[in-house]
Amino acid sequence: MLDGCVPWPEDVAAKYRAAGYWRGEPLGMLLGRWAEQYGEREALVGADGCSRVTYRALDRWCDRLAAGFAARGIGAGERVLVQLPNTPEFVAVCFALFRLGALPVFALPAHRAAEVGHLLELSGAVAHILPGTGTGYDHVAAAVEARARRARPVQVFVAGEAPAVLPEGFTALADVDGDPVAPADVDAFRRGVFLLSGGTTALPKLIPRTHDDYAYQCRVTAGICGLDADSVYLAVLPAEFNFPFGCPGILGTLHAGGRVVFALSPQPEECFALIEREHVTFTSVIPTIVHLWLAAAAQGHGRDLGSLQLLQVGSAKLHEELAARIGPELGVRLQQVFGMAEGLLTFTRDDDPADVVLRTQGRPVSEADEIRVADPDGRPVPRGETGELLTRGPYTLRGYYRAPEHNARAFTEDGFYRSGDLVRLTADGQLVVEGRIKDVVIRGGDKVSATEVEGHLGAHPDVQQAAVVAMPDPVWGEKVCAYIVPAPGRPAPPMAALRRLLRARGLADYKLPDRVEVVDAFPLTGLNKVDKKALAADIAAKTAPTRPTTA
Ligand code: OOB
Repeated sequence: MLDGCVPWPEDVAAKYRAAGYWRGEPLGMLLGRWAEQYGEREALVGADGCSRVTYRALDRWCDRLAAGFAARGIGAGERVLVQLPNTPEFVAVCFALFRLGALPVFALPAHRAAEVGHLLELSGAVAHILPGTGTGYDHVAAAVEARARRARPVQVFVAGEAPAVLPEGFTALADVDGDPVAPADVDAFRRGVFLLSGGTTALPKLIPRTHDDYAYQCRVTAGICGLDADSVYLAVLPAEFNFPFGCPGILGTLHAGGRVVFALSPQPEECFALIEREHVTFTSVIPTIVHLWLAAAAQGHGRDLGSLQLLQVGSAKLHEELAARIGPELGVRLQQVFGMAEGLLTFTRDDDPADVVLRTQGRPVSEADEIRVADPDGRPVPRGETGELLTRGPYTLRGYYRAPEHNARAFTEDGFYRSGDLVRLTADGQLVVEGRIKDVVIRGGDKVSATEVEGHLGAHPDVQQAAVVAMPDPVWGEKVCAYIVPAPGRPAPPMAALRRLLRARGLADYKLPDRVEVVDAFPLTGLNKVDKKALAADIAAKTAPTRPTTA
């Protein structure tokens, strides 16, 4: 067991094995099996349509990459930060690492120095795989700069178009190659991959997922979505995100022998063209992308989307009015998905009545998922009432990586994860998300930790205190609003200055405030804490659409 991980109790693990949820098959081995089964069928297609990789070729590619990594000292138990755009290389890298028993630690391409530095530190990664040129941000230059400051330099591998001359300690991923070596003996009960948490604390935490639990999640969700060798998945959201990676997404599609097509942006021009060209049958998106696609559909885009059967929508609340437009206007079946990188997934099903699909977030994907809806004291509330969602099950973590203090708060004694989401269960057991208690802004599908942004805002000399709250937005669902109390006698810094500061401090763009409100003092709760509910209500009232008054 990797130090810093919390195992499932042995009796529970035995139960999950006996029930066939955990099959003892490491992810790297599964690719070998898929290659045998699906051989010359296409597995991966790049957005440009030129890079097309069959199952057999992917299997060989991973073997050679794994050998190349091994030759550079990357071995079992080692962590590697993977920060790649949606390309076939991303999948090859993951499986090469799985085969070595090394663990990919996922970062988003949108992450900058602050997040990357933190993830390298926390994970103890020995290497960082990042994108080359052409992504709109110079990850290589940023890594050079970070390397000079870091006490423990890591090997850097540059994917895609690498600059002609690479700095010392940097290797083009294309040069990582070697004759296949015997695969490592990987225990499927062990951690296989680290996913990123949505961030309730100031800095993201790492979610250790085992080979067994992740393989089960992909299998069970692929089954619910009815995937088979004719399924074609469009990976629109960043592939490092749990939703596209394995719900069922990329891995679920490979398990079924289907084809994964990568999109580099969620823009309808690109995605609709890919759907038409590749006869995409399903994809997964966030509500913000639904808005974009509906607007494009209303304008007439001239693309044939007839192959698209299933649209999974999740990661942020999908409002009923928007949900109701998906079928008629895009001609696809909607599936609502509620999920978290920590584990639990709930889906609406193919044969659910329209009411359930439009108004609920569905029910758990596994019969072994346990759900408790609890009051603030942790006691179950009566069915139908709203409370905090607690959960445990065969693919839900028992603890974050290297976070004992946080784990003591985030998990109950009997191993339930406290999600921070407010939900209720309908009479027939469907989950409805009603809100949340965790201090997170869900901007589109990106999770922004209020505490993290507040900490950085407080670094401005003219800011005495900052409080970050969610601001309702018709397209993004929520945006980031920062309330500021200026330092005594100082002018409030303008929003542009605050955004510049946060960027300079290495924060990803999606976390920067979309609006700044300046106040003399914050409202306080009875316990003398900043009353964020009052601030959220204030900004909601200020930004509410004004309704025309009738005479
Ligand atoms: C997904 O994963 P994360 O880890 O980025 O974020 C999890 C949180 C949940 O705790 C909840 O607050 C929110 O995102 N959320 C939703 C939702 N789905 C997720 N809130 C309202 N309605 C929904 N349908 O976001 C994620 C992971 C796997 C599949 C889908 C989403």
